Amino acid sequence: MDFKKFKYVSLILGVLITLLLAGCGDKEEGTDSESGSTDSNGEVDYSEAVDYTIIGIEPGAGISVTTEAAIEEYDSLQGWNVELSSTGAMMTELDNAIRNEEPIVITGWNPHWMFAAHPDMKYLDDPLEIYGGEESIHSMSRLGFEEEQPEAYKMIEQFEWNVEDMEEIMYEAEETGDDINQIAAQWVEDNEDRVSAWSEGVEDVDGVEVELVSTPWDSERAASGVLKAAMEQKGFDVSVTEVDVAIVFESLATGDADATLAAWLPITHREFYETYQDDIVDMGPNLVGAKIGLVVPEYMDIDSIEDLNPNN
Ligand code: PBE
Repeated sequence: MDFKKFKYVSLILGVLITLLLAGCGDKEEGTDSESGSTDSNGEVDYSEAVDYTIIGIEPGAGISVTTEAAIEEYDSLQGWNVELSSTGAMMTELDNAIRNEEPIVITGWNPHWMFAAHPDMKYLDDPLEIYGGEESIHSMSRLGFEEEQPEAYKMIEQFEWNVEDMEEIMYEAEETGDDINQIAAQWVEDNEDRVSAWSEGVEDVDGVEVELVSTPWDSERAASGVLKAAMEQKGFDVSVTEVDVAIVFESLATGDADATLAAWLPITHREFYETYQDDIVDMGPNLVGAKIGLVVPEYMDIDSIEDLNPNN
């Protein structure tokens, strides 16, 4: 073989080897599909598929604040962001994702009808306990409310129910599209035995005004609607005003509102509560066994927040 020929053959060989390697390389990089690319083990990279984005709710919600903290604290969530808009928008994105079996990470909670609508969902484990374990929903009042309106205070303090009660009302409102306050009032009529425990020892009054302050979620609408109906049976005149979480706490601290049934503790509303706790009376839980966290469809093959990948 003369030198020229050798050079020519090695050139061809070199090109061929380069092409071959490039071909193999392509295969190893995996395929981009709608459900995300796969890594070298053939596992779906859900984090990339969801564009390192958690689908959240209203910016003022406790769970939104908590999710910002989770992104700060978890190595696996570095470079992630949370898309904040509204509960309705999140539910629409969830419906679409589940219909198409696409990955999605949402901020989820109980009590809510999201698990009734989509039972095939799970909370991701939260080893750093950023979202805490079990949450309770507390009733709180302004300072002086107990002394000034002891009957109203007593009835609010005795109000307690459970996750199933609240979800029953929320789910019916979602299914029928009827006004949740009407459904709550009907629940009070249908559950006299439960309601009578809340008014035990409370004397009837004649139009005593009570200003409840609440948040714009169906869980809180259900609670306020139920207690309003029960208190009106005793002769109270109850108004319910929906405001941002921060304003719930502020208006109790300033005395602009009498009480709320909407304080999620110890985690969800911790920041708001800690700001105002010296000027607010914590009346204790009206519901135990609530929960918040990151939620994904069952078909996503991950169990923990730490199974997600940072956006490097
Ligand atoms: N939530 C429902 C609210 C409280 C009620 C969990 C969305 C939140 O502040 O996050």
